[in-house]
Amino acid sequence: MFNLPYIPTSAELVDRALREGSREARAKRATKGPREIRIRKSEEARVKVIGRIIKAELRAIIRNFPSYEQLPEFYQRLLDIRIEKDRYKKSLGAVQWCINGIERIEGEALRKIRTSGDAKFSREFMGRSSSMLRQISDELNELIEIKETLREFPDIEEMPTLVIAGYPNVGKSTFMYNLTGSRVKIASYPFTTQRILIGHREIKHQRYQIIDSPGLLDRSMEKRNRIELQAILAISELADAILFLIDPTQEIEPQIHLLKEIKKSFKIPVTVAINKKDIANAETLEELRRRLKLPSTGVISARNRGECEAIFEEIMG
Ligand SMILES: Nc1nc2c(ncn2[C@@H]2O[C@H](COP(=O)(O)OP(=O)(O)O)[C@@H](O)[C@H]2O)c(=O)[nH]1
Ligand SMILES: [Mg+2]
Repeated sequence: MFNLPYIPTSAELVDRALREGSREARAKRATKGPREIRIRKSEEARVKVIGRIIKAELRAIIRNFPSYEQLPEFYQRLLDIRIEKDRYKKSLGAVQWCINGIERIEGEALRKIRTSGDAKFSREFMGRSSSMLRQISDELNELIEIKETLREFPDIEEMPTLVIAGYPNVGKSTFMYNLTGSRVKIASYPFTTQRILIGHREIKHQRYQIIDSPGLLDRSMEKRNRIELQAILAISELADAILFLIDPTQEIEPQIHLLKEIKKSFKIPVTVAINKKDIANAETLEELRRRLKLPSTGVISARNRGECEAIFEEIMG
């Protein structure tokens, strides 16, 4: 999903910049001409190379890192689970601070070297630039962690999305399979053991995303830990609609309880369908349908592809 640059630690970056700087300085010093001029040219070159390497690396980080605001809501919420958003902004801000600082002290050092020809100013520059990089070392480490986190993110696209919820064994996977065929991807939420199944369906040139999250939207909210709750929050940012499946052959009340919780937790439309009409008792079905105030199309069999498609089009169309 995210193509992020390699992020060096501050020690790595200092080492590389100083090494390249002294290579360049040695090369310039080995040329012919008066000693004073060679020293001046060589120290100028050192400062320029060090400045160029540090600024290029840091600018690549800023350029290639999505800003928090650029991230889709779903990813913002997932990132919030691991990292406070202020810290993300602060880290990128610190990198920018360092770029500006290096630019300033580089200019100063070059002016002093040009007028005095004294190598002490390039040593001073090396000391100050290393120290600036050391000052952002926590922030660089933080960005390395953020990068790892972003890399683990499930590959979710921005398109109309239906999320399937309901107790275990009510037929969510069957519904998903019949609607999307076998093209279901499996991805993990970072930092939870939960996984999400992502399928796609195209209707009239519009692609839709269908998501089933086993273990997340199939049990009561009460015993949830913070990470699970936030993963649920992330889903709520992603979903345009929820299909809640009820299995009339299982105990009904816990399912209704979960339905209420899901309606409460998500601020998006929830459509209810009663599944397994092929095996459920006709009276039970009818009684439940009335209780839930569903139209007759709200009673389906997920094994019947046409009925899956019909209810899907009704919800998303
Ligand atoms: N008879 C019947 N069985 C179904 C129907 N939908 C699902 N099942 C079965 O119910 C069981 C659980 O379905 P599954 O899709 O895995 O449920 P999930 O846990 O909600 O994903 C499986 O054995 C399915 O074959 C249906 O409409 N009719
Ligand atoms: Mg399933």
